Amino acid sequence: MNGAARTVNVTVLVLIVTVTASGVLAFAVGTPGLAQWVVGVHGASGLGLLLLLPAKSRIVRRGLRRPGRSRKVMGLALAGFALLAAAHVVVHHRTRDRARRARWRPLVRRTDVDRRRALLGTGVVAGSALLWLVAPGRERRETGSHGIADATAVPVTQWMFDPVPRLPGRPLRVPGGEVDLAALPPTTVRAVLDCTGGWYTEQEWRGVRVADLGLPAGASVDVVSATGYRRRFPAAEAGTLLLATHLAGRRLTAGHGAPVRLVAPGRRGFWWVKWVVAVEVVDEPWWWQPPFPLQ
Ligand SMILES: Nc1nc2c(c(=O)[nH]1)N[C@H]1C(S)=C(S)[C@@H](COP(=O)(O)O)O[C@H]1N2
Ligand SMILES: [Mo]
Repeated sequence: MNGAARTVNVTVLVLIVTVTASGVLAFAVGTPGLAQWVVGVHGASGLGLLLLLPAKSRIVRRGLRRPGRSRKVMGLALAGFALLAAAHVVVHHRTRDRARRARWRPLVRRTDVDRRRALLGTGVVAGSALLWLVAPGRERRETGSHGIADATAVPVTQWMFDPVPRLPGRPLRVPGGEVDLAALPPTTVRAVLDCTGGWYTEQEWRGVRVADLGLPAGASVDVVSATGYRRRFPAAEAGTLLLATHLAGRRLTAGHGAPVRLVAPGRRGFWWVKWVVAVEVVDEPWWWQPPFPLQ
């Protein structure tokens, strides 16, 4: 393998690791400032892979003509991943408007001409960052999600396999007994529900603060769904966590978590536990749980 080919291969590998790590991380972060960086790195490294695709495919074609099976497998795997990344970029931007799409096509072709310069690692980094800046999708939120304004148009989304249970308006189980949310002081907050599936919505939620439940002291609070789905929060967050019964002035629908769902401002959608039946106080730290729900 010559020097240029090695540079391309190493760069492709570094970009694959970066794009994967930042992609997983992007799922976890909900705070706009941080998300902007993570999504920025993710987008830029993905576009960098796209940029290297022509050079990489030439290396693979050359490699296939030479003997040595494991090298061929490696080469094809790297190229396959780069292709996947390219497809992923296309899918990501499928929904953007036509004017922006028109700007996108010539851009990709120009990078073809610039292939030689792209061979230099610095060129790739600069090119990726630039592509990320001019690429469509800027109208999205910092997390990469697109906005939904209408409260009645908010998608009903499950993390994975949860069914939509139809629950009666039961009291909530808390340590040492039960509470009736209707008997506690209501609070209204505006908060952004931002699903890792790629949409967000800022809505008005009404319910009772976890801090107003009169819970005993402890390190963390577990919010438990009728389905078994659960998330753990630091007890210090009880002041901002809301057990909501209403969305935009209306009772929650079954799909959105009736009779009670959690509103966790600043956290991604998968923290917003629906169909809450119990709140538990535990001594384990909040991070002592799977980083993502398993159901
Ligand atoms: N019990 C339970 N709660 C859940 C989920 C789930 O699968 N089960 N999905 C979460 C995810 S991933 C998101 S984005 C939001 C979606 O809320 P919505 O259906 O009201 O839009 O609910 C969260 N709460
Ligand atoms: Mo989600």
